[in-house]
Amino acid sequence: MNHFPIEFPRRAAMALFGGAVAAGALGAAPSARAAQGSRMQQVIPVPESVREAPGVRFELGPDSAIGADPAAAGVAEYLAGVLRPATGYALPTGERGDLVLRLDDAGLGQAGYRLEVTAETVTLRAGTPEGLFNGVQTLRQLLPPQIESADPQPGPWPIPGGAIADRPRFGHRAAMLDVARHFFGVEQVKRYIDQIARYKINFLHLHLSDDQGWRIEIESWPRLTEHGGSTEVGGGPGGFYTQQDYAEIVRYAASRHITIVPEIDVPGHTNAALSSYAELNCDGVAPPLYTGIEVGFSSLCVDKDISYRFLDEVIGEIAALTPGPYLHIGGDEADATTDEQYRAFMRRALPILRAHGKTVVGWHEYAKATPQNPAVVQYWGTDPADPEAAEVAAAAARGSKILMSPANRSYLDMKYDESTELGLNWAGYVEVADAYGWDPAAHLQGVGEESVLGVEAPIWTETLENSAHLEVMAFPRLPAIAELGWSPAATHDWESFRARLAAQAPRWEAAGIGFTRSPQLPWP
Ligand code: IFG
Repeated sequence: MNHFPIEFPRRAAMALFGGAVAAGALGAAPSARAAQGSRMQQVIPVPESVREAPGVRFELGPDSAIGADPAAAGVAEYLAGVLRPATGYALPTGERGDLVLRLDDAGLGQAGYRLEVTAETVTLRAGTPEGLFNGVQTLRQLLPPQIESADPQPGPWPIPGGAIADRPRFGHRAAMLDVARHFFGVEQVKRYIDQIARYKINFLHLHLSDDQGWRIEIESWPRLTEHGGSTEVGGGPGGFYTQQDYAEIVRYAASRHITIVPEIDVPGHTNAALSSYAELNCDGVAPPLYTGIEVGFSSLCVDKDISYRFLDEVIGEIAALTPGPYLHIGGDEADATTDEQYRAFMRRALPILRAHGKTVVGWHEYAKATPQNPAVVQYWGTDPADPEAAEVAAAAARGSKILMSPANRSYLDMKYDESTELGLNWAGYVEVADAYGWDPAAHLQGVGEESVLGVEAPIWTETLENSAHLEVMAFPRLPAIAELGWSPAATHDWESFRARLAAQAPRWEAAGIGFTRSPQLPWP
């Protein structure tokens, strides 16, 4: 329940009229009733077009095999890994099979796919392995929920007949994990990667540094992790990624067609670095490590040249380990510097990222430094009427791309309601209807479809310490952001979405993924 009167009428309207909005020939979302029916009508994100073949169904059996084009071998192995544990079937991969992966149809672009299910075969076609991978996420949702179990289940394993043609609305569909406030090890990050991949998320932004911790080893500045990585919020042991750990996360993410976006937050949110090297402080005195949750009190010394050598060497080492195109410079809550100092800092800092061949992403405050394009401005505001939203629109007008993550819609560390034990509520309560009830291309004046790079669902970890905490906050709200990023705007329909989302619960239970039973959903 959201106590903000301004919100209530909107959400009530959504509940009353959301169903009527579903119109649109091509992308009409399945109705709430249909979503109770065939699993073809329950997929999240909802596909661009679904055509059921009533009465037709494919049976996955002990002799089933996966036939794939050689360049799709990685996806074939991934699919086998999804299907083997619960079925107990051998599911050999090779040239031929009754499950077929073909790279002979680029008609739906870089990330699109076609899926056809007849009584005899299941055929996935795409132009790229990424497209096939996205098709596999849809295919797994057409099987009974028990397919998600790690242990053999009795079956049977029917797949409803029909055809799906699908591709993403936005190319950039991200999650963010804050590993600075509380540290999350490689295995925990891999677990989260597997979970976000289910919903066709294709970028993972890692918030690697903040006041409470520095989490990635920098060989030329070893104390950043030796000292700066040695604690976390609440005084726990913290931790950090060796460069080998980080490379393993990058590799694993890539095997799920997810690109890592590393963030080194500057000039604010830098107490861990300042505590590690006295020379980075304007007064030459290193502050103590910080284990609280205040923000805005720290800053690199804008007037010292060493700050820029530091940044150049840190960014250089991280860029060399990051195959993805983006590097996030943070730039948020620099309350310890004046606007003028902030602009001066960014004027010297931004060329450093470009020199290392990366496209800069920054929280929307850095838009006032008018970054040279290509540049991505990440919006995290709560009120589209704020002056800073106008700065974002100005950046869009200059040709920058906008990554939409409004805090009162997409911040998964926000409490659902006053009964939520974990999380914060500075942006208000965010229930499932709030996470779903907005349009990334209509949220900000002056930021239309062409300016929107995509969406992101950040999860900040001031109050979150382990995977179980992440999961009850991410599920069921992350699939809402994932659908906004993937599905056609014409399919936006709260009644359809809430029915499809509730139908995911048996899948999360079978997979051992925690979630919050929001009172807004018609749980089975
Ligand atoms: N805002 C801060 C984060 C984190 C968050 C918690 C941004 C860009 C509040 N900055 O969100 O560091 O503290 O919800």
